[in-house]
Amino acid sequence: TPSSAHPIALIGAPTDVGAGARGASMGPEALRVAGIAEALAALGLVVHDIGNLAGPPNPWQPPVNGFRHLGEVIEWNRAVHHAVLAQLHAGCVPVMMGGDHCLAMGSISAVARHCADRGVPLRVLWFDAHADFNTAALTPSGNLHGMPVASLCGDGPPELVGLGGFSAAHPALSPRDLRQIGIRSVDEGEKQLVHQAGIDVFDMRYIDEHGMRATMERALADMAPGTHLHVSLDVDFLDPDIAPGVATTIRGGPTYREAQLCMEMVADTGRMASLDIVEINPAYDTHNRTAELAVDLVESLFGKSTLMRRRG
Ligand code: 4U7
Ligand code: MN
Ligand code: MN
Ligand code: MN
Repeated sequence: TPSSAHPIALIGAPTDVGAGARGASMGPEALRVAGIAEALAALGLVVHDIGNLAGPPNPWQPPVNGFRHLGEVIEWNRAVHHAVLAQLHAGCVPVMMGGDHCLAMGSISAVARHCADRGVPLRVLWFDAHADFNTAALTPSGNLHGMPVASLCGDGPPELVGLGGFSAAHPALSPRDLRQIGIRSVDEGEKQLVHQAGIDVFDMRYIDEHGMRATMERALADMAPGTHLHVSLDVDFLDPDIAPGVATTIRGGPTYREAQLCMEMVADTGRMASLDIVEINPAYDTHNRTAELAVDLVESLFGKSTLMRRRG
């Protein structure tokens, strides 16, 4: 399977320039302290921690023309794009440790470039409390971590839409290839855009009504043979009772067991070939609980299970 045969490359992207609070820049180190590399190695996987990428500091400025820190966000995403693409070229499974969720523009555009160049189908699972489909005109905050999905789908500043040689006419991501799971906070204008784009959103009401198993079966259904499965895990997906180390907590998220089931079902596909872990904010956490939880979930994503399981 893609995730067990290939070495894993941990890529730290310590930034909070896309967020409305400081501290997500400490996320990569929190994951290392929680033992992410050791946990994956204990599963028998080869793990390379390539360290942290470099980028501009957070200037802590107000939004300009609807975007906060646009120049810094562009620089960080260029760095992430190149690092993720290089690891994919090297045959590794890139694990991008954020940092705030604006970095998904760099990572997913790299995955999309890699897939497009090889004719490989792509499926993106977006685990988040938020749809992250804001634009400069609609955003209530100007924070770019609320805009990566719109930008990847072609609606955003040209420098970000253009990462990897994509464009508004030929964007990195088609809404058809995207599934959003756990959504429970969408801004008023954003709702309209999510609807227009036709994104398949499994919001918390859907999960309440159908259960996590049926939700994940649907989110993972109809993958063409050879699909590259990318997981973008914003830890505010999780209920704040279990994951307090996030600046943008929204109550009513999945429980520990529901989240584990999600990740185990992703692992069962054998198709996950790249991963983002974003928005861990140690400044809001206690005893590194949220990073430790994220490491538990990452172990499951890479195939840790309680018992030996029969295939099929
Ligand atoms: B995250 C928000 F207004 N929608 O755009 C915005 F509620 O990556 C939050 O999902 C965005 O954590 C949250 O600022 C971005 C807000
Ligand atoms: Mn997000
Ligand atoms: Mn979120
Ligand atoms: Mn957040």
